[in-house]
Amino acid sequence: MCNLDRLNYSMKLSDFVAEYLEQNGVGICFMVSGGAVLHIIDSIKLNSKIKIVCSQHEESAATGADAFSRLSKSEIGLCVATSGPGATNLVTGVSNAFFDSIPLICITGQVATFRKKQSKDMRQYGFQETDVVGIFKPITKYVVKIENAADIKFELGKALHIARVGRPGPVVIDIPDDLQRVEISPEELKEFRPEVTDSPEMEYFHEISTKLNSLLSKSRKPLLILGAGIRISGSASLVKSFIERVNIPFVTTWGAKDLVCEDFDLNIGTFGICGPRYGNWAISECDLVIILGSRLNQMQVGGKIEDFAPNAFKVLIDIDRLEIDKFESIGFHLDLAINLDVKVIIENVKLERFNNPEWSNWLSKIKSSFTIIAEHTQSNAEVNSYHFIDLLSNSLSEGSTIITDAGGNLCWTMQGFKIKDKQRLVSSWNHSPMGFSLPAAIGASFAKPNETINCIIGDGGLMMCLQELGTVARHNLPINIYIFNNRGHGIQKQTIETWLKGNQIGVDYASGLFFPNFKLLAESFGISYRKIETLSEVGKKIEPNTTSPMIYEVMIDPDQKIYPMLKFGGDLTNLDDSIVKPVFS
Ligand SMILES: Cc1ncc(C[n+]2csc(CCOP(=O)(O)OP(=O)(O)O)c2C)c(N)n1
Ligand SMILES: [Mg+2]
Repeated sequence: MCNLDRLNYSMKLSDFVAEYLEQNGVGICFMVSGGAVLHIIDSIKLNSKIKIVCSQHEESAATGADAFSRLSKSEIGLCVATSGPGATNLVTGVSNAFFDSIPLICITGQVATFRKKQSKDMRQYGFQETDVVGIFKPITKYVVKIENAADIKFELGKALHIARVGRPGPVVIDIPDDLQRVEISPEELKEFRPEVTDSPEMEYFHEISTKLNSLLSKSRKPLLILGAGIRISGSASLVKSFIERVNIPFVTTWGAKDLVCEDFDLNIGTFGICGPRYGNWAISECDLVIILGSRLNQMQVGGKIEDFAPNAFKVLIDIDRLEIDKFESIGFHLDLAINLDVKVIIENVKLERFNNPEWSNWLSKIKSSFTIIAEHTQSNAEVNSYHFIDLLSNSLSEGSTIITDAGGNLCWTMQGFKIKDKQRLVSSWNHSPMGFSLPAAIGASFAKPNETINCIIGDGGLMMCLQELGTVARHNLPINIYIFNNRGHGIQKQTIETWLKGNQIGVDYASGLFFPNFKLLAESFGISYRKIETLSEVGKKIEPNTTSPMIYEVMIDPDQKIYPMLKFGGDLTNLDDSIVKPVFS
């Protein structure tokens, strides 16, 4: 056993990497092996404190590690892949973490230094040589190739620091094969020492409080927008008491839906191109909007950002200066921008309690009168996805974890799920690749052992990650997998119908796809399987808590639409010309 405090000894660099990671908050490693990363993996295996999960694909290893970071209390997920195809397979998983600001550490093996290409323009010299730094630069906070063994401690420390500090994100450390196996003297290694940044003076917070209180005193209809930045900043546990104190109604982005339970007083729900309508009406009606930790992406503001919150004085609080600065050039004027960590604001700004019952009563009235489920009477021959999500969310207890994929199944979940206290609802919000939720559920299962993880995935999404059923089966993970089988890529079919006169391609069997028999697929992995063909079977067949993996194939009507959804040319207050915004009185 090596000990970092022991003086005058040498150790293999890869052993040092494993030990350093283990001593700095890494307890799990999702990996796929390969020739260029064997020493790193060997050392991690020898370090008994790091648990190893053998993924079936590097994208899943990165996604598993990302979900582990999202759901574990304080640890950071690690994934390890070999050079060349191993590294390039990480790209989607790393992108998820980058665009959702999730700390993640990736180690890639690289060809030995004496086999590297001699010039930048040369394609390749070593077998499976790939420019990892070049590929990952735009999708990481930091990527470095170790050129000199003596830099290893410094670079590991730097990468771990960068992954977690400020707006978090993924980092990649590329380590050539020959350097992995050199002997180093740990006590002689240079160490990374982060710069200490000063936090603003109390006077500054006093100034902000005065400004915001003055705006609130003039406002009759204020609204908060809560974004995912709140959880990322570590203030999820503070947000409820903050809202109770300030007493201002709020909406959440999808990434922040699980911050506060659905029936929490003043929670108006989500908003955006899939509604709900009342969330969008609240935004169009408010006269002051304070946006906390959200970059207001296209799914939230629709196609006409200039019409977003048209009557409101707009305040944005965000840690990332670039997210603030971009608005001016796209024709969206912020009246007040505060470039600070949202946690610092929640902790230090003192707002006076707001009170206007007329405003909060109107908001609760529209929320209860225009529910999504009310627009979806169960008329389908098979399972109506809205009713399914409704029943599923009723059946899941407080604290459960739900992970959803991309496509229709994501929209239906986000529109219909009613969050309970301490539940976590996770997806890849910004990159949104098909095939995220299953490997993410695996990461979640290791972050929350002994809990049932609920994985919602489309039939199409499953086809992009079904090899991970092997990982689920190998560890007998308690995951309930709900395959939303609408026999195709439902969301694309709907989009093509709405926008391209129904010239369908690659959306179902008739237009070129193929799907397997999911029952036989489950059997081949040794996973239990049940089919849900009608809503009445939901309560009878689904067991919300499980101790081993279970696949529920839910037969969704292939013509089931996502509804409401913004129609071309429409705006957020009038998603599809079908329901007119009620007048505020
Ligand atoms: C990797 C990837 N490729 C393509 C897309 C574009 N896309 C989004 S959803 C979707 C279809 C999803 O089909 P399915 O998983 O069955 O979900 P459904 O819409 O039917 O619920 C496609 C092709 C994507 N998001 N990710
Ligand atoms: Mg589908």
